[in-house]
Amino acid sequence: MTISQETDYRLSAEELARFERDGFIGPIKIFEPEEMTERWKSIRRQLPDRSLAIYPDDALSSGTNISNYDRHLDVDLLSEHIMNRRIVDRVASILGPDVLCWRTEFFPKYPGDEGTDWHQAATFANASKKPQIMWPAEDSEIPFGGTITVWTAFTDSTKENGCLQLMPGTHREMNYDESKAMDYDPEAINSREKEGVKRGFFGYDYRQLQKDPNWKPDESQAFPLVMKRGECVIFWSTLMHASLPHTGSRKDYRMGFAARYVPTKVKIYPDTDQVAEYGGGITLDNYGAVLVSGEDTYGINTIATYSRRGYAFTPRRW
Ligand SMILES: O=C(O)CCC(=O)C(=O)O
Ligand SMILES: [Fe+2]
Repeated sequence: MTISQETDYRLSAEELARFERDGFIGPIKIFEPEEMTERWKSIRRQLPDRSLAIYPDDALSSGTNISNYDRHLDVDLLSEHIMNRRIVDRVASILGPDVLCWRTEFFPKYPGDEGTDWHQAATFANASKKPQIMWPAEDSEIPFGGTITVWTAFTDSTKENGCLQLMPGTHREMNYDESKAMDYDPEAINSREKEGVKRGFFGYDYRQLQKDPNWKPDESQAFPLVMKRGECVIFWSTLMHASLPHTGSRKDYRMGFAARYVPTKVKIYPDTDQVAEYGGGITLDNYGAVLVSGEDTYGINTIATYSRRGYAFTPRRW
């Protein structure tokens, strides 16, 4: 098949209108279930080898999420995943042609795990206390920032094993203020109920960021997003989202892989060369965002470029 004959996966005008209204679109099939199983098997085998990972092993000892950030920079199948045309074409039809992937994260739920708190993220200062992305001040189409997250189910995602929950159409108004602070307490993990549901935010309580401490998420607007392995959902990080606790069988686990995208005009990690959150810390010495589509004419971010010997980094130009 030549390039010109390949399918174009951009969202149609109707899909874009729906995305703008709802703040998400999906599930969308990226891989057949059998192919996803094979890919995840291979990725899972490679993850323990951190010799080329951009964050050192000691980020592992503390912190839950932070240790599995950005493995697309050292695991080939994950770099291929973030550049998959079925994903990137769709993201570019939302954000414009020039797109960076600035973060990936694994989101596992094992038997007995609590669900993820309801939350919205605009700057991602929520846990680190420093904004991690900053849109240009004059940008009027996006009033308060956010990123496009593409969350792919690497294993089947069910109501029993902790699938995502979404509240359609809630992406235009922030119920949370990420400049407030949350207290980190690993003891709180798996120990709290909120409105009768076991939930938490990886050692934080997202309710601490509520603009109105007396407000409660309107659960009647929520629906569980069940996904087959190999399917993804594309959503604004400012959409109200959460996940259910894993109440299912002891053999089953849920594995989500989130890739986060912004246009090249967004400044990533402004005025920061380290990130401390979830009880762990990383330095950004080897960090680079990946240009997955178009070109970078802004030059405000460190870009990772692939070479046979690994990633080489262009110097910062600000
Ligand atoms: O998978 C989860 O439970 C939460 C995912 C999430 O919050 C995100 O991808 O932004
Ligand atoms: Fe989130």
